[in-house]
Amino acid sequence: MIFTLRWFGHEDPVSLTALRQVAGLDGVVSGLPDILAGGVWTPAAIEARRRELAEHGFAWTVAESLPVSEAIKLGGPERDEHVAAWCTSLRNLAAAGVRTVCYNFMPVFDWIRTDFALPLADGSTAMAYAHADLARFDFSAGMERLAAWAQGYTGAELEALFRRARALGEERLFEHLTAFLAAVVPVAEEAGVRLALHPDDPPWPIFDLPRIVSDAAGIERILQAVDSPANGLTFCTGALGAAAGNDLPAMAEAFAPRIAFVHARNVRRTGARDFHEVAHHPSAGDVDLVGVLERLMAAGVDVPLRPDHGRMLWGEQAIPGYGLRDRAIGLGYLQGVVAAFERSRA
Ligand code: CS2
Ligand code: MN
Repeated sequence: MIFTLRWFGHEDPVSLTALRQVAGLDGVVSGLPDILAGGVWTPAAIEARRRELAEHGFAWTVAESLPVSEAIKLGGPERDEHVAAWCTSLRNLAAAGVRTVCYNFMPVFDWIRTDFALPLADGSTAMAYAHADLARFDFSAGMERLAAWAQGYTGAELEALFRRARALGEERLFEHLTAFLAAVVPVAEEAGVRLALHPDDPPWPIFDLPRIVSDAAGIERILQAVDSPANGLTFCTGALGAAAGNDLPAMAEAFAPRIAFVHARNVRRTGARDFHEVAHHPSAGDVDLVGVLERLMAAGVDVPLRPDHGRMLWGEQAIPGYGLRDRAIGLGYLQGVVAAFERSRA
């Protein structure tokens, strides 16, 4: 496994100097959030980020996320132009040595939570999701961009997007995804890039918006639709693990050849559609991270892996989910599990 941590660039209160103190880090996951969906990641912008990381001794291992515009997801007049821009960005990333590209295909919203700092019994805080609390969102004033989201929206924009996305439905969203993949996967193949589709987070419909990357059947269908190793998956154990019906070790084994990137995260399920995030340690939650890593290692999966969201510990202030403390502890745990498997198989 290639051990990485995510860094958000100038918006991130965690510095690269701080990341440097984490042992056994093979590279960094980063993106260019200033470039809106539909825009091109130019060689100059990529080079600036690459150089910044290199100055701290880091490789830029994964681009996360290269945003897919709503025109591509929902179908809009700028679709072809945006797909062409996405392909140009892929080629530019490959030329700079970034060969794993994470993206998602959730309409309108990327990941969502209903509480960004739920106090846990141990005195830390974590992000939480309670399905019933979605009703409390008032979109009339719009929605600010959450960390890692491609953008925020005004109330009017949201209303229009909601209308379009709800009218679209799952089947046509799937058609839009396969049309997108048919266009970008050959470019990825040629450039030597693996695409890594992030699952829906949470893995069920929210606000009556269609979602199609939530379970084994949906993922299988997408991987089959364009059957190439370049059409890969981000195996996010936290996103998928929020649904009790997802058997993560079985999914890790089934999709191993197509897993291009791993997000390791643990959640505690508190209801059918309720959960909060917890430490990576198995005692803390419901995700069988050891089982997942065991299957991945047995299948010879050797791809970038990063600890995903963690708790906020000891008063740390950071982007929700992305404090360094719990992620660094989680990384150490994951490194230990992987090292033990490697040793036992040697
Ligand atoms: C989230 C997202 O689960 C996660 O990693 O923090 O930001 C995720 O990276 C994006 O949805 C991927 O496109
Ligand atoms: Mn994730």
